[in-house]
Amino acid sequence: MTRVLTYGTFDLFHHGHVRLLERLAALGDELYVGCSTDAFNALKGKKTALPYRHRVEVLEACRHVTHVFPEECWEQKRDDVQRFDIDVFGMGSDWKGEFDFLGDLCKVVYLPRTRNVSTTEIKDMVYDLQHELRLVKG
Ligand code: C2G
Repeated sequence: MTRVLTYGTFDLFHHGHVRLLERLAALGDELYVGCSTDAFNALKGKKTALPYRHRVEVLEACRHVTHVFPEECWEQKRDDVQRFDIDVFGMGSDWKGEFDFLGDLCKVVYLPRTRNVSTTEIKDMVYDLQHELRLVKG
């Protein structure tokens, strides 16, 4: 049984997230996902559109994901790798090198990000659409 682990906010779930989870799931039999809590995102300086409970609900509905659990701090990764008996830790390439310290516990991989999509870009598009609608409505 090969277990894969990743972490993220996964706000406004999009195809970049799906493609990462799909490629990570293909590396093993089970994919464990640490979803950043609202409190941890505040620590990361990230304001999310959707609360933790809804971001977890979406992740749990994703067919590539086996188990979702809270990511509450930067420091929990080593414990999580050991308690879940993880074989592969993976993140998107924007995190390249950041988690090599886990290399003594498991294989660490960084997969190419999906280009031209991000939660920030989606938020900006919605904002621009709202602005245009206001101009049309007058
Ligand atoms: N991602 C991707 N392609 C995109 C956007 C995101 O492959 N177009 C990947 C990121 O590289 C990351 C994962 O999707 O591996 C989740 O991205 P975020 O929700 O933005 O996660 P982040 O806020 O980076 O939190 O401890 C690690 C942090 O919790 C990661």
